[in-house]
Amino acid sequence: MKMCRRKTAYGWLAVLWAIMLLAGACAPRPPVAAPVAGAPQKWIIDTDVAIDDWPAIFFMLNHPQVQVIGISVTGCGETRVEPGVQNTMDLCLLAGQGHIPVAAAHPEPLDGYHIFPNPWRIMADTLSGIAIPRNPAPKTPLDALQLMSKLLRESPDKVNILAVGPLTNLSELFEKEPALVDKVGKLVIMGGAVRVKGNIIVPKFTDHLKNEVAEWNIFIDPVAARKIFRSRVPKVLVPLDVTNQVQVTFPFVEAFKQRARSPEAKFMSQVFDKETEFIKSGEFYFWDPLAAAIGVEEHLGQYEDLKIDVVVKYTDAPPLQKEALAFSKTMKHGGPRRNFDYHETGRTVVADTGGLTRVCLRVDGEKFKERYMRVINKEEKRGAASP
Ligand SMILES: [Ca+2]
Repeated sequence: MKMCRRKTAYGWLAVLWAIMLLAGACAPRPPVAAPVAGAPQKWIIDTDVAIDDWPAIFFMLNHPQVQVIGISVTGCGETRVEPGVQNTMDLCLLAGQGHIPVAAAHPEPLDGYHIFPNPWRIMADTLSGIAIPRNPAPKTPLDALQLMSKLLRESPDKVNILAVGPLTNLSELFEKEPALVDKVGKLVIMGGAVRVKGNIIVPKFTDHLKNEVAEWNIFIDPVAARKIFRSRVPKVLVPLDVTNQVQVTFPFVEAFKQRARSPEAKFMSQVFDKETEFIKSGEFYFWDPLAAAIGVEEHLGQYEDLKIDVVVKYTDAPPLQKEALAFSKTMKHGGPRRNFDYHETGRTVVADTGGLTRVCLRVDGEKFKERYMRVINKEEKRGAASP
């Protein structure tokens, strides 16, 4: 309506234009209206609630241009289903948004025997051993798929989705209800390694694995990831190529702790203090917080439009990860669960079989870190424009 009023100031021609616009406004409208520029955008977060998901969730909850309407937990990622839901509800309460609905699904990937190492899962399930107030709100009776379906169906506007875990929930959702793809503004995915090596082999944890090309989120459920990349949902990918440019370093942590004012920033300061060995290892990056920041503030990154696909190959050889042998032997949709080849499954490749994806390959790391600290400390009033 504001746009109509401004246009009438340009004279009779503009009046005629305004009448045409008004007539257009009275005509049948498509079911999805574009979001109003400057208004907070609606987001759903699909997360596996690990150490880098926590600060990503805080970034989204505290960003003045974001309204988080629900959070979906992937139970086959780093966290397990039950602690994942409660911890996420508690993190929301810490950020003053304990009302946000949180639901989980999928304790197992769609196929294969890939699983995160148990020490990492314990770290995720226990929030690195840091106690925060428990959110007493009742849990939603919906599972993650039902929750996302309801939120997308009921929103008059398009909804963006930040996916910072294995893509199991989302692939199932869009397979069950393909029309929901039309309600998605964009799906921002942290995952994959396009022109750099993968991150599956980590000294002292996963030396026995043989895959040098995959990234963990895609590796855990490559079948789900392949379905998402081949789908028509609008995708922005934040792969290791760009997350490798934002390492968590001791100088950054010192600056972060000095500036920490909000409960969320103080919590993350405690996490950094607990995880000094992780920081010292040089293996700790801002994977998920960078995906959150790129999702909301696209100007931080540089992009290429590429067709991305995921390699899925099978083997008759036994699984390498013994913890995953407890997975159901029959897949949810029937058929025997099979093992993936050791070397290449989960690799993200540029191929014509893939789906068009906006791939972020470069970021101004210092600018990202400054934006991150401002947002998590709530230094911007809600509703104010981002600089
Ligand atoms: Ca994650």
